[in-house]
Parts: sequence; C-alpha cells; structure tokens
Amino acid sequence: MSALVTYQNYVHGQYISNGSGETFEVINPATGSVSYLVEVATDAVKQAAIDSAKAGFAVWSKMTPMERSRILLKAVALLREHNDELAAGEVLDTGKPWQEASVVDIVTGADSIEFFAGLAPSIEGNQQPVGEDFYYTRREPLGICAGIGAWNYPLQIACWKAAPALACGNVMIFKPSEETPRGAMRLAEIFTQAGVPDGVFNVVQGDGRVGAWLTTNDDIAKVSFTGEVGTGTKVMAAASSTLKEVTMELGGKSPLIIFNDADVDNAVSAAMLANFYTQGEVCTNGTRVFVQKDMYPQFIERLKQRTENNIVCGDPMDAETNFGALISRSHQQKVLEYIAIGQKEGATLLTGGTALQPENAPHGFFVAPTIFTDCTDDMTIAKEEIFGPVMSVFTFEDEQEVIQRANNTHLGLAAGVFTQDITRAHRVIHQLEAGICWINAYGASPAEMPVGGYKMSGIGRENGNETLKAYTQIKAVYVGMQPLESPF
Ligand code: TXE
Repeated sequence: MSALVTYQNYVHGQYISNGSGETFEVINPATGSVSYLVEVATDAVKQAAIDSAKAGFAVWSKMTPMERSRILLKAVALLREHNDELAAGEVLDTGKPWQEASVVDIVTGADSIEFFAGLAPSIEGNQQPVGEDFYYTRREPLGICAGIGAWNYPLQIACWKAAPALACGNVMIFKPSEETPRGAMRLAEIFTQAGVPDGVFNVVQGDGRVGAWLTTNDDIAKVSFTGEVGTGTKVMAAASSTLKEVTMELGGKSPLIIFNDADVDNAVSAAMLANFYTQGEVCTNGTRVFVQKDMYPQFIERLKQRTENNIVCGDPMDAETNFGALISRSHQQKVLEYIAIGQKEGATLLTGGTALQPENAPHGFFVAPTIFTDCTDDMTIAKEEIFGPVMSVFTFEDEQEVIQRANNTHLGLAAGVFTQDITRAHRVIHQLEAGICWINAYGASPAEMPVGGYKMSGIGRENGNETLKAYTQIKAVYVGMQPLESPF
C-alpha cells in the first residue's frame, strides 16, 4: 500500500508544516477510497497566514492596477495551460464527470480572473467642485479578505472569490471545503508562479472551525462565503462582531417554469440540466419544475425517455460518463432519505430513486437520476434544497398561479422560464423573486454576469461589474482652497 501524500497549508508562497501533524482524509467520491491527507490549520498556521497576508498587502496594494492586472493575466494563462491536469484534480475530489470539469470548472474560474484583471485599471474615484473648494473620492482596498468555499465547484469558487479581491488590491486567505482541498492549493501555486507576491493568496485547510476563525478574526475586513443557508447565517452573525463586510452565495430551491408554447425538447433539456448536471449538486438548480397543463403529457413522456436513455452514470474519469458520484457517503444517504420522504408524502416516483453501483465504479457514492411527479407545494421535497439529482415536477393552469407558487419560498437564488412568447417571458421573469434568471436557457453564468440570491439565498454578487464595489471602500477628500472660516 503506497504511503498517502500529505498536503499542507499554503502560506507566503509555500507549504508550511502545521507543527502538530494533525491531518484529515480526503475521499475520492467515485471509489470511496482515501485520495490523500491534508494538515489542519493550527493556531500557529492561522497566525502565520495573518502575518503573511499583512506583508503581502503592503506590497500588493502599493502596485498599480496595471501591474496587478498583468500578473493576474499571467495566472489566467497558466490556468488555461494546465486546464486538463487541474480538471482531473477536480474530478478526483468532487466525483463530477470529466466531461464537465474539463470544459467548465477551470475555464469559468480563469474567465473570472481575466474579467476582473481587465477591470482593475478602470477603478477610479470622482471629483466635484464645491464653490472655490472641491472634493474628490478614492476607491481604496479593504485589506485582508477571507474566502470560504463549498465543495461542488472548488477551484472555480476559489477563483471567483480571489479575482475581484486581488484585482482591487486586497489580499485573500481562502479556506476550501474540507471535502475538496486540492483546487485552492493549485490556484495558490499558480498565483505564485504568475508573480503574485507572497502572502497575497494564502490557503488554510480544515472544517467549519477554521472557517469560523476567519469570520471572527480582527484583522480580516471581509468574508465571502459560499455554502448552505444555515451555515451562511452563522457566518454573517459571527462576522457582525467585527463589522466585516459579507458576500453570501447560498442555497436555493429554484423554479423552472415551462409554458404550453415552449419547445418541448428545449424544455426537457433545461429540466435535465437543471437537475442532473453535476449530479444535481449545483446551487442554482431548477429543482421545482412547473409544467403548464397542456404541455405536461408530451413533456413528461419525453423527459422520462431521455432520462432513462441518455444518462451515463459511472467512473467520472471515463469520457462517456455524463453523471458522476455525489460528494460523500453521508450526502448520498441524505439524498436517499429525501427520496424516501418524497415517496412517503405521496409523490409518484417516475424514475430513479435508488443508489447505483456502476460496473466501472462499484464503490462510489452514486444516486440514480430521480424524477417525482404528482408533487404538491407542501411536500418536503418541494420546499427543501436536496442538492442531489432529484427533480420535483408540478403542473399549473395559468401565469398568475405559477408566479405565486414559484415565489412561495424563503429562498430566491435562480429561476427559469421557457416560452416562445417574448413579452410573457419578460413579464413573468420580472415578477419572480430570484437573482439569477434564465429565459429559454438554464445554468449559463459568464463572468460578465453578476450572480447572487434574493431573500435567504444570499447577499451581494459574484462576477459582473457590480462585484468590484464590494471589494473597495470609498474615501472622500474635501480640499479647502481659501482661509478657513471659523466663528471661534
Ligand atoms: O456547504 P457548507 P457545502 C451551496 C449549496 C449547498 C451548499 C453545499 O446550495 O447548500 O453550498 O456546500 C465552511 N463558519 N452552494 O456542503 O456545509 C465549511 O468548512 C465558517 C451555493 O460545502 O455550508 C465549507 O468550507 N465556515 C453556491 C463551507 O463553510 C463554516 C454555489 C461550506 O460548507 C462554518 C455552490 C462556520 N460555522 C454551493 N461551518 C451559490 N449560491 O453560488 C462550515 N463552514
């Protein structure tokens, strides 16, 4: 049995020992075996990360935006050059298919860094005359920002948080999910290789306890968090003790609405993408599929046929596989429990519903693509985020009814509408309480487009011009051009 590799925390441009030797295991979800070990960030590592970040900020924030932009663009080139090797690492950590990781995860991470590197030189203040006097503003960096990532898109999430932070002259201490530590480490190595100064992007490893430390540390100015709603509320509460700014990218239970006049094959493609891509582990998934009455029979027939014939579940590194393993055995059990609840509460199991043991990956954490019909809005599977390949299908009569039902949730991350009637498409989407919306599309999230949730699905945005504002603070400077009047 070959000895397992042990990775360490990445601080000041290198891996450092945690002193205690305490490690945690990282499991390959497609095989159930231990891939490698990672040292937990001890107090010594945490303090080193803070000291390093302060030193990095002193250098990085003094560079011009053009200099920062040039270095970030070198990192973009390295990410794209190493796309396949990085994608393979994401497959081994997440269990998602190579088919996806090789064209989405690194590409969209690099795109975000490229986008904000391009914006960096455009960051400016303004000036206004006030009589003889005038004031001007400066957009200044916040300082040390913390990034806390989820496990479904590890490297992409690290890139999406680092990009605006570093472009604006901040530095970042990033903690990936303990399920998927690899991507953030590779990003840190690539930043160093590109010329990002030591301390500008440090990676600390561990579970929620290390995450909690980031949310309360005095030297950290902002926290950008991606994860479950429940965790997000804890993060925001903890951040309030030192008035940190927060960006929250949380969960959803998003509606996908299919009208009678929609193209049925397009609508079925959307429903399958919105529930089975990345085996359902996508926050913006349209897991409540509302189908208008007349469309329903042909829609459900086509959906069942394509789900039972076009999904290849198996070894995620196999090029044929388009449906991979769930992140862990406990998550697999959680999804199976939701499926049991759905059946108990009276939904009809149209297809799927069980764990799978593909021949080429018999020990992985797989759940079959699952579709429930005859669902009602009060069912648990209609209200709670399952974060697995479980689609709930509902029927509806008219527009006002479906808008009311789609909005009847405390969540508000995403929404999709399929119709050939362009005015209806915009009329409906404008009434849906969601931050990330698609019309006759689903899931595309280019770096130019700001993404984030309404209601309990989050605060703030990632990507898009909008996000720059979250990573600078405005200083106003008033300049007196004449003797100062004073009554004293
Ligand atoms: O989240 P968790 P997971 C959501 C998705 C789902 C969840 C799945 O909808 O709800 O993420 O990711 C750390 N203080 N999104 O299971 O458990 C923990 O170590 C500070 C939405 O990973 O909340 C991990 O690094 N940190 C998103 C991270 O929080 C704490 C897109 C997330 O863990 C902590 C992708 C604490 N008290 C997934 N406890 C979007 N909206 O874009 C745990 N952590």
